Amino acid sequence: MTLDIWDDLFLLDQQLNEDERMVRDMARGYAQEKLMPRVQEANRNEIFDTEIMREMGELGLLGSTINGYGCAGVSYVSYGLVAREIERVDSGYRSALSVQSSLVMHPINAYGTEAQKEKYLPKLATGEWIGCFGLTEPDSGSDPASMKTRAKKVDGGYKLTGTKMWITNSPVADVFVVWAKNEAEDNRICGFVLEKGMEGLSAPKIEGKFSLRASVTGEIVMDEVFVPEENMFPEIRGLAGPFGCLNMARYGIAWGAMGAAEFCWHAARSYGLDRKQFDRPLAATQLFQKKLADMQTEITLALQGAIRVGQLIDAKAFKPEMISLIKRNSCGKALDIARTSRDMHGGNGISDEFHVVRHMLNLEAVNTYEGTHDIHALILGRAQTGIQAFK
Ligand code: TGC
Ligand code: FAD
Repeated sequence: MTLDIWDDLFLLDQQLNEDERMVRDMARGYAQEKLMPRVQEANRNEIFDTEIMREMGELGLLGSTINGYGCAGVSYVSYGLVAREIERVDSGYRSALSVQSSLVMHPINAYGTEAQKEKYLPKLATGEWIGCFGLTEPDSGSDPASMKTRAKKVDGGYKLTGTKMWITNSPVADVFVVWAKNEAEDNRICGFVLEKGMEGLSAPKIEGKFSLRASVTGEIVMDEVFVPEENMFPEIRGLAGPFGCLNMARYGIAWGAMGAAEFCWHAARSYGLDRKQFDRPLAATQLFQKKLADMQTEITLALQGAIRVGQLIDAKAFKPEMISLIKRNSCGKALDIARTSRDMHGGNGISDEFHVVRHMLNLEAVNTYEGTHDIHALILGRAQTGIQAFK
C-alpha cells in the first residue's frame, strides 16, 4: 500500500498559511494548464513567448512581494512557492519570473526614486514591459568587481559604454537595469535604468544554447548610451546594490530548482511503476527504490530549508549566507536528481517527450548562474573561517 503523503513526508502543506496555499494552487494551475502544453515546442525551437509575461502579470505573479504600484504584496514564502510551480514546468519560465521580479522590479523598488517606481513598476507588474539585469560581462562573471562597463558624467546625465553578457531576456527587454563603474565617483559601482530605443543600445541574442532554450538570453551592448541623471539609482553604491537583488533571486531559485527536481522524481517513480523488464516493474527492484528514496530525501530536506529561509526573509531576519546554502544545495541536488531520473528512464530518457532531459540540461545553467555551485561554497567557507579564498 502507498503512503498517502509519500510526496510530502514532512507535511510542507501544513506549514503554509491559507494565502500561501491559495497562491501556490493558482500558480500550479496556471503552470500546468498554460505553460506545460507550450514547453516542448518552445524548447525545441528556442521560442520565448513574451505573452507569458502578460499572463503572469495578470495573475499578479510579477514583483509579487512588492506592496503597491499594482503589485500583490505577498510573502516571500509565496514567492518561493510560485517559483517552484513555474520551474516544475521549465527553469526558463522561472528565469523570466525571477529576473522581472527580483532583479528588475526589486532594485527599482528598493533603490529607485519615487518617480522611477511610478514610471516603471506598474508596467513591469502587468508584463506590458519586460525587464533585464546586466551585471555579468564577457571577462567578468564570478568576479563582478572586475567589470569594465563605465559611466562617464556628461551634461544632464551619463554616457554608458561596455558589454554585458549572458543576460536573460535582454533581446526582448524594454527596461534594462545595468551596473557600471561611475568615473565621476572614483569608479564606484552604480545602477542605471536604460530603456529600449536609447541611442547606442543594442541587445543581440545568444544563439546555440543547449540549456534554457525556452528562455531568451543575449548581450547588452552599450556604445556611449546617454542615460539621463534621473535614471540613476540615487543612493545605492558598490556591489551591495546588485547583490541585494541577487539575494532575492537566489532564494527563489532554491525553491524553483526543487520544482524541477520534484518533476523528475515523480516522473521516475511513474515510469518505474509502468515499465516492466525481467517480468516485473522496474520500481520493484531494490536499486530503483533506493534511487527514489534518495530523491525523496533530498527534496524533502531542501524544501524544508527553503521554507525556513523564506520565513526568515519575511521576518527580515535573514543573512545572505543562508541563501547561498539553499541556492547551492537545491541546484546541486536538483541536477543530480535530474541526471538520475534521466538514467532511470533508459533510452526514453533522452526524448523530450518525457521532459527529464530538458530539466537536466536546464539545471546545468541554473547551477551556474546567480553564483556557481563552487562560488557559493567559497561564500560559505569565508563565513565560517573568516578567510576569503576567491583571490
Ligand atoms: P565582497 O567583498 O564579498 O562584497 C562587496 C560588497 O558587496 C556586499 N555584499 C553583499 N550585500 C548584500 N548581499 C550579499 N549577498 C552580499 N555579498 C556581498 C559586501 O558587504 C560589500 O559591501 P561594501 O558596502 O563593503 O562594498 O565582494 P567580492 O568582490 O569579494 O565578491 C565575491 C563573490 C564571489 C561573493 C561575489 O562576487 C559573487 O557572489 N559572485 C557571483 C556573481 C553572481 O552571482 N552573478 C550573478 C549575475 S546575475 C544572474 O546570474 C542572473 S540569472 C537570472 C535568471 O535567469 O534566473
Ligand atoms: P566564471 O566566473 O568564468 O567561472 C568558470 C568556472 O570557474 C566555474 O566553475 C566557477 O565556479 C569557477 N571559479 C570562478 N572563480 C573561482 C574561484 N575564485 N575559485 C574557484 N573556482 C572558481 N548574468 C547577469 O548579469 N544577468 C542575467 O540575466 C544572467 N542570466 C544568465 C542566463 C544564463 C542562461 C547563463 C548561463 C548565465 C546568466 N548570467 C547572467 C551570467 C551568470 O551569472 C554567470 O555565468 C555566472 O555568474 C558565472 O560566471 P562565468 O560564466 O563568467 O564563469
